[in-house]
Amino acid sequence: MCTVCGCGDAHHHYGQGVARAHAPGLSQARMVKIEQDILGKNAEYAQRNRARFREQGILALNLVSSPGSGKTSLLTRTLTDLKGQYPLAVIEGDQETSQDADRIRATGVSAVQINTGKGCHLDGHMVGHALETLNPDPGALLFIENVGNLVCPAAFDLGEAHKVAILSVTEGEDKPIKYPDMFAAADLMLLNKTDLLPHLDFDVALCMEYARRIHPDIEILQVSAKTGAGMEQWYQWLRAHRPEPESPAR
Ligand SMILES: Nc1nc2c(ncn2[C@@H]2O[C@H](COP(=O)(O)OP(=O)(O)OP(=O)(O)O)[C@@H](O)[C@H]2O)c(=O)[nH]1
Ligand SMILES: [Mg+2]
Repeated sequence: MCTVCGCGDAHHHYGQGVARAHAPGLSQARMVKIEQDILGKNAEYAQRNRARFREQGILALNLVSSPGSGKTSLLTRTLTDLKGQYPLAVIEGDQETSQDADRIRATGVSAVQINTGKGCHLDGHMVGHALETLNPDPGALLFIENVGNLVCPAAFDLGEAHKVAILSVTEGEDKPIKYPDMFAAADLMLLNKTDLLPHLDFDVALCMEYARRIHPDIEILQVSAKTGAGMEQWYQWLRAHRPEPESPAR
Protein backbone atom coordinates (compact mmCIF):
# COMPACT_ATOMS: atom_id res chain seq x y z
CA MET A 1 0.00 0.00 0.00
CA CYS A 2 1.34 3.43 -0.93
CA THR A 3 1.76 5.44 2.29
CA VAL A 4 1.39 8.87 0.63
CA CYS A 5 -1.77 8.67 -1.47
CA GLY A 6 -2.99 5.31 -0.22
CA CYS A 7 -3.58 4.08 -3.78
CA GLY A 8 -2.70 0.48 -2.97
CA ASP A 9 -0.33 0.22 -5.95
CA ALA A 10 3.44 0.35 -6.35
CA HIS A 11 3.78 4.15 -6.37
CA HIS A 12 6.92 6.13 -5.50
CA HIS A 13 6.57 9.83 -4.58
CA TYR A 14 9.54 12.20 -4.82
CA GLY A 15 7.61 15.47 -4.78
CA GLN A 16 6.99 15.41 -1.03
CA GLY A 17 8.60 17.58 1.65
CA VAL A 18 9.09 21.34 1.69
CA ALA A 19 11.21 21.39 -1.48
CA ARG A 20 8.58 19.33 -3.34
CA ALA A 21 11.44 17.77 -5.29
CA HIS A 22 14.30 15.33 -4.81
CA ALA A 23 18.02 15.52 -5.51
CA PRO A 24 20.29 12.71 -4.35
CA GLY A 25 22.56 13.87 -1.51
CA LEU A 26 20.78 17.18 -0.85
CA SER A 27 18.54 17.81 2.14
CA GLN A 28 15.12 19.40 1.64
CA ALA A 29 16.28 22.50 3.57
CA ARG A 30 19.36 22.93 1.37
CA MET A 31 17.28 22.51 -1.78
CA VAL A 32 14.81 25.16 -0.58
CA LYS A 33 17.66 27.60 0.14
CA ILE A 34 19.20 27.10 -3.32
CA GLU A 35 15.82 27.52 -5.00
CA GLN A 36 15.05 30.68 -3.00
CA ASP A 37 18.41 32.19 -4.00
CA ILE A 38 17.92 31.43 -7.69
CA LEU A 39 14.29 32.51 -7.85
CA GLY A 40 14.99 35.63 -5.77
CA LYS A 41 17.69 36.75 -8.19
CA ASN A 42 15.49 35.91 -11.16
CA ALA A 43 12.65 37.96 -9.68
CA GLU A 44 14.90 41.05 -9.62
CA TYR A 45 15.71 40.70 -13.31
CA ALA A 46 12.08 39.97 -14.15
CA GLN A 47 10.98 43.12 -12.31
CA ARG A 48 13.42 45.19 -14.38
CA ASN A 49 12.00 43.73 -17.58
CA ARG A 50 8.45 44.32 -16.35
CA ALA A 51 9.23 47.97 -15.53
CA ARG A 52 10.61 48.44 -19.05
CA PHE A 53 7.49 46.86 -20.58
CA ARG A 54 5.23 49.07 -18.44
CA GLU A 55 7.10 52.27 -19.34
CA GLN A 56 6.96 51.47 -23.04
CA GLY A 57 3.43 50.06 -23.20
CA ILE A 58 4.70 46.69 -24.42
CA LEU A 59 2.52 43.58 -24.04
CA ALA A 60 5.00 40.77 -23.32
CA LEU A 61 3.74 37.20 -23.45
CA ASN A 62 5.64 34.10 -22.36
CA LEU A 63 4.68 31.15 -24.61
CA VAL A 64 5.15 27.87 -22.76
CA SER A 65 4.51 24.28 -23.85
CA SER A 66 6.04 20.91 -24.52
CA PRO A 67 8.32 20.57 -27.53
CA GLY A 68 6.47 20.60 -30.82
CA SER A 69 3.05 21.82 -29.65
CA GLY A 70 3.18 24.46 -32.38
CA LYS A 71 4.53 27.61 -30.67
CA THR A 72 6.60 28.79 -33.63
CA SER A 73 3.87 27.84 -36.12
CA LEU A 74 1.33 29.85 -34.12
CA LEU A 75 3.75 32.75 -33.98
CA THR A 76 4.58 32.82 -37.69
CA ARG A 77 0.87 32.81 -38.56
CA THR A 78 0.13 35.47 -35.92
CA LEU A 79 2.97 37.71 -37.09
CA THR A 80 1.98 37.37 -40.73
CA ASP A 81 -1.64 38.25 -39.91
CA LEU A 82 -0.89 41.14 -37.53
CA LYS A 83 2.06 42.71 -39.35
CA GLY A 84 1.43 46.39 -40.03
CA GLN A 85 -1.20 46.64 -37.25
CA TYR A 86 1.21 46.74 -34.30
CA PRO A 87 4.97 46.79 -33.73
CA LEU A 88 5.97 43.13 -33.28
CA ALA A 89 9.05 41.44 -31.84
CA VAL A 90 10.05 37.92 -30.80
CA ILE A 91 12.52 36.33 -28.42
CA GLU A 92 13.12 32.65 -29.15
CA GLY A 93 14.38 30.15 -26.58
CA ASP A 94 15.76 26.72 -27.45
CA GLN A 95 18.59 24.58 -26.14
CA GLU A 96 20.35 24.68 -29.52
CA THR A 97 20.02 26.08 -33.07
CA SER A 98 18.60 29.32 -34.43
CA GLN A 99 15.99 27.55 -36.55
CA ASP A 100 13.01 29.12 -34.81
CA ALA A 101 14.42 32.65 -34.97
CA ASP A 102 15.10 32.07 -38.68
CA ARG A 103 11.45 31.03 -39.17
CA ILE A 104 10.32 34.19 -37.38
CA ARG A 105 12.66 36.47 -39.37
CA ALA A 106 11.28 34.97 -42.59
CA THR A 107 8.00 36.77 -41.73
CA GLY A 108 9.88 40.10 -41.68
CA VAL A 109 9.63 40.46 -37.88
CA SER A 110 12.76 40.96 -35.75
CA ALA A 111 13.80 38.06 -33.54
CA VAL A 112 16.59 37.27 -31.13
CA GLN A 113 17.50 33.63 -30.48
CA ILE A 114 18.62 32.55 -27.03
CA ASN A 115 20.29 29.13 -26.80
CA THR A 116 20.19 27.78 -23.26
CA GLY A 117 22.57 24.83 -23.76
CA LYS A 118 21.83 22.40 -20.93
CA GLY A 119 19.30 24.86 -19.50
CA CYS A 120 15.65 23.85 -19.68
CA HIS A 121 14.02 27.29 -19.52
CA LEU A 122 14.57 31.01 -20.15
CA ASP A 123 15.15 33.34 -17.20
CA GLY A 124 14.76 37.04 -16.51
CA HIS A 125 18.46 37.78 -16.98
CA MET A 126 18.58 36.19 -20.45
CA VAL A 127 15.48 38.08 -21.53
CA GLY A 128 16.91 41.38 -20.25
CA HIS A 129 19.97 40.92 -22.47
CA ALA A 130 17.83 39.92 -25.44
CA LEU A 131 15.83 43.13 -24.98
CA GLU A 132 19.01 45.19 -25.29
CA THR A 133 19.61 43.63 -28.71
CA LEU A 134 15.99 43.53 -29.87
CA ASN A 135 14.93 46.91 -28.51
CA PRO A 136 11.19 46.45 -29.24
CA ASP A 137 9.25 49.56 -30.20
CA PRO A 138 6.95 51.23 -27.68
CA GLY A 139 3.48 49.67 -27.86
CA ALA A 140 4.88 46.42 -29.30
CA LEU A 141 3.51 42.93 -28.94
CA LEU A 142 6.50 40.98 -27.68
CA PHE A 143 6.27 37.20 -27.88
CA ILE A 144 8.78 35.19 -25.89
CA GLU A 145 8.84 31.54 -27.00
CA ASN A 146 10.21 29.58 -24.08
CA VAL A 147 12.17 26.32 -24.31
CA GLY A 148 9.81 23.42 -25.09
CA ASN A 149 9.31 21.95 -21.63
CA LEU A 150 6.12 21.59 -19.62
CA VAL A 151 7.87 21.76 -16.23
CA CYS A 152 10.76 24.22 -15.64
CA PRO A 153 9.51 27.38 -17.42
CA ALA A 154 6.51 27.47 -15.05
CA ALA A 155 8.70 28.63 -12.15
CA PHE A 156 10.57 31.46 -13.89
CA ASP A 157 9.05 34.90 -14.23
CA LEU A 158 10.48 36.73 -17.25
CA GLY A 159 8.62 39.97 -16.54
CA GLU A 160 5.79 39.00 -18.89
CA ALA A 161 2.19 40.16 -18.50
CA HIS A 162 0.88 36.62 -19.03
CA LYS A 163 2.07 33.10 -19.57
CA VAL A 164 0.24 31.48 -22.48
CA ALA A 165 0.27 27.66 -22.44
CA ILE A 166 -0.02 25.93 -25.79
CA LEU A 167 -1.28 22.36 -25.67
CA SER A 168 -1.72 20.40 -28.87
CA VAL A 169 -4.38 17.75 -29.20
CA THR A 170 -1.80 15.10 -30.10
CA GLU A 171 -0.38 15.30 -26.55
CA GLY A 172 -3.42 13.84 -24.76
CA GLU A 173 -6.09 15.58 -22.70
CA ASP A 174 -4.50 14.68 -19.37
CA LYS A 175 -1.52 17.07 -19.56
CA PRO A 176 -3.04 19.82 -17.33
CA ILE A 177 -3.40 17.42 -14.40
CA LYS A 178 -0.06 15.70 -14.99
CA TYR A 179 1.89 18.99 -15.27
CA PRO A 180 -0.24 21.23 -13.06
CA ASP A 181 2.32 23.98 -12.34
CA MET A 182 2.33 25.12 -15.95
CA PHE A 183 -1.44 25.36 -16.23
CA ALA A 184 -1.69 27.03 -12.82
CA ALA A 185 0.79 29.69 -14.01
CA ALA A 186 -0.83 30.35 -17.41
CA ASP A 187 -3.70 32.79 -17.87
CA LEU A 188 -4.58 31.48 -21.33
CA MET A 189 -4.42 28.01 -22.84
CA LEU A 190 -4.36 27.69 -26.61
CA LEU A 191 -5.51 24.23 -27.62
CA ASN A 192 -3.68 23.81 -30.92
CA LYS A 193 -3.78 21.39 -33.89
CA THR A 194 -7.59 21.12 -33.68
CA ASP A 195 -7.53 20.27 -37.42
CA LEU A 196 -6.28 16.83 -36.31
CA LEU A 197 -9.22 16.12 -33.99
CA PRO A 198 -11.11 13.96 -36.54
CA HIS A 199 -8.15 11.55 -36.52
CA LEU A 200 -7.74 11.33 -32.73
CA ASP A 201 -9.59 10.18 -29.61
CA PHE A 202 -8.79 13.45 -27.85
CA ASP A 203 -11.65 14.56 -25.54
CA VAL A 204 -11.75 18.39 -25.75
CA ALA A 205 -14.35 18.81 -22.98
CA LEU A 206 -12.35 16.60 -20.60
CA CYS A 207 -9.14 18.49 -21.37
CA MET A 208 -10.86 21.81 -20.60
CA GLU A 209 -12.27 20.36 -17.38
CA TYR A 210 -8.79 19.22 -16.33
CA ALA A 211 -7.30 22.65 -17.09
CA ARG A 212 -10.05 24.38 -15.05
CA ARG A 213 -9.57 21.90 -12.22
CA ILE A 214 -6.00 23.20 -11.92
CA HIS A 215 -6.82 26.84 -12.73
CA PRO A 216 -10.54 27.68 -12.52
CA ASP A 217 -10.14 31.08 -14.25
CA ILE A 218 -7.92 29.96 -17.12
CA GLU A 219 -9.14 31.17 -20.52
CA ILE A 220 -9.14 28.54 -23.26
CA LEU A 221 -9.20 29.04 -27.03
CA GLN A 222 -9.23 26.28 -29.64
CA VAL A 223 -7.00 27.03 -32.61
CA SER A 224 -5.23 25.52 -35.57
CA ALA A 225 -2.02 27.22 -36.62
CA LYS A 226 -2.22 25.13 -39.78
CA THR A 227 -5.72 26.05 -41.02
CA GLY A 228 -6.13 29.35 -39.16
CA ALA A 229 -9.29 28.15 -37.36
CA GLY A 230 -9.84 30.06 -34.12
CA MET A 231 -6.94 32.44 -34.74
CA GLU A 232 -9.22 35.49 -34.90
CA GLN A 233 -10.26 34.84 -31.27
CA TRP A 234 -6.58 34.76 -30.30
CA TYR A 235 -6.04 38.10 -32.05
CA GLN A 236 -9.04 39.53 -30.20
CA TRP A 237 -7.51 38.30 -26.94
CA LEU A 238 -4.24 40.05 -27.87
CA ARG A 239 -6.06 43.30 -28.71
CA ALA A 240 -8.00 43.16 -25.45
CA HIS A 241 -4.82 42.66 -23.39
CA ARG A 242 -2.69 45.37 -24.98
CA PRO A 243 -2.09 48.15 -22.47
CA GLU A 244 -3.82 51.47 -23.12
CA PRO A 245 -1.17 53.93 -24.38
CA GLU A 246 -1.45 56.23 -21.35
CA SER A 247 -2.17 53.58 -18.69
CA PRO A 248 0.34 51.16 -17.15
CA ALA A 249 0.69 47.68 -18.73
CA ARG A 250 -1.14 44.86 -16.93
N1 LIG B 1 -1.68 19.56 -38.13
C1 LIG B 1 -1.11 20.58 -37.49
N2 LIG B 1 0.21 20.61 -37.33
C2 LIG B 1 0.74 21.67 -36.67
C3 LIG B 1 -0.04 22.73 -36.18
N3 LIG B 1 0.79 23.60 -35.55
C4 LIG B 1 2.03 23.12 -35.68
N4 LIG B 1 2.01 21.96 -36.37
C5 LIG B 1 3.16 21.10 -36.71
O1 LIG B 1 3.75 20.67 -35.49
C6 LIG B 1 5.17 20.55 -35.64
C7 LIG B 1 5.88 21.37 -34.56
O2 LIG B 1 5.56 22.73 -34.76
P1 LIG B 1 6.46 23.91 -34.19
O3 LIG B 1 5.75 25.17 -34.50
O4 LIG B 1 7.86 23.78 -34.61
O5 LIG B 1 6.37 23.59 -32.62
P2 LIG B 1 7.14 24.30 -31.41
O6 LIG B 1 6.25 24.23 -30.24
O7 LIG B 1 7.61 25.64 -31.82
O8 LIG B 1 8.36 23.32 -31.23
P3 LIG B 1 9.70 23.57 -30.31
O9 LIG B 1 10.15 24.97 -30.53
O10 LIG B 1 10.66 22.55 -30.80
O11 LIG B 1 9.26 23.30 -28.89
C8 LIG B 1 5.47 21.03 -37.06
O12 LIG B 1 5.58 19.90 -37.88
C9 LIG B 1 4.26 21.86 -37.43
O13 LIG B 1 4.01 21.90 -38.81
C10 LIG B 1 -1.46 22.67 -36.37
O14 LIG B 1 -2.23 23.53 -35.96
N5 LIG B 1 -1.92 21.56 -37.03
MG1 LIG C 1 9.49 26.49 -31.69
